Amino acid sequence: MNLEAGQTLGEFIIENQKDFKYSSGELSRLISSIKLATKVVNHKVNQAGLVDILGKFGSENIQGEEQQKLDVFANEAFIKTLSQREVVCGIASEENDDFIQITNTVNSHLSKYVVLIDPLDGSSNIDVNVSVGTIFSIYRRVTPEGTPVQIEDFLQKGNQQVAAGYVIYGSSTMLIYTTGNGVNGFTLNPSIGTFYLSHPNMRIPEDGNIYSINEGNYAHFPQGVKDYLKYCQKVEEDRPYTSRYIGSLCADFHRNMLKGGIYIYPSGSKSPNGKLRLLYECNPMAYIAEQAGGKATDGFQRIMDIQPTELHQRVPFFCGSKNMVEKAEELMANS
Ligand code: P6P
Repeated sequence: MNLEAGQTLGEFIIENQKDFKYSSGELSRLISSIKLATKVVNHKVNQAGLVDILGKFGSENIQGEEQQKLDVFANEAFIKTLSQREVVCGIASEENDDFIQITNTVNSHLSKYVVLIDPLDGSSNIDVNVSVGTIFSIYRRVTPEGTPVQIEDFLQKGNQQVAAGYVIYGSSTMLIYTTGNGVNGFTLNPSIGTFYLSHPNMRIPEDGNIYSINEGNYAHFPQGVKDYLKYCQKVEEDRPYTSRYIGSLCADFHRNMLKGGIYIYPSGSKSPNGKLRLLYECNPMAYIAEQAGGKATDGFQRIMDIQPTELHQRVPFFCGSKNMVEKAEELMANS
């Protein structure tokens, strides 16, 4: 496919702005700002082996995780880019303990959107040259416009999302997002810095034969997850399943989007609520999965119906092909 002949992301954003009633173009500008920040991060990710941004930054984030230099860079790139364009009034990031008031410009506080972001997911993989990603979630604020944002603006259920997306910095850099009218994927042509529509109207196959889970934690899995793995591995019934776990959510999720599959990060004795964060990992990925015909639950309930209580709260995460998630839910319910 000759990408240059395709529609650019910029053209697509403008063309689809009409999908929003009373659209002031603010959401379009917000998504364009994310596009710009993605290119800045992509440039650095591609240099990671060459310049001194590998390795640890020497600090820890609220998760108690060693901050890699590149995830600090990515966090700053997204926050700076979004803050200077009067497109958001608040940002919450995996890398920041608390949410950030955006007051950089005279009218920032008048913006009606907040963004929640995992600026560089899978960053522990950076030093071994494995794909990493960015995940973002966009809401309309619920507190009065023009006033400082409050925690309530961020603790909204996933079913209130206005838009969500992820970027995968892999063999090619892709930006995939939804605004509630299906899912579309754009591939970056790095030589001219333009994203082109390469995967229009993405649909996740209802069935798949790939399961993604860290089986090193098997001993700590709930019985329902153990039962699901046994179901996938049943030899006598010649199940054609295969295990693929990259250790980078965006990469595992993206492969499952294209080929069908299920990604599971369950609760366990080491992590009673699982590892993934509801607000800026599970909710955006759940929105995309559902918009593409897939499912996302915590093993029992729809991810996007969970009422958040904390900015960095974790939830168990089962996401991917509809029939695979439903089979896992069935075994979770029976255990
Ligand atoms: P584990 C990366 O830190 C991440 O949040 C996801 O991208 C990835 O799927 C998961 O954690 C890997 O976690 O415990 O299997 O190393």
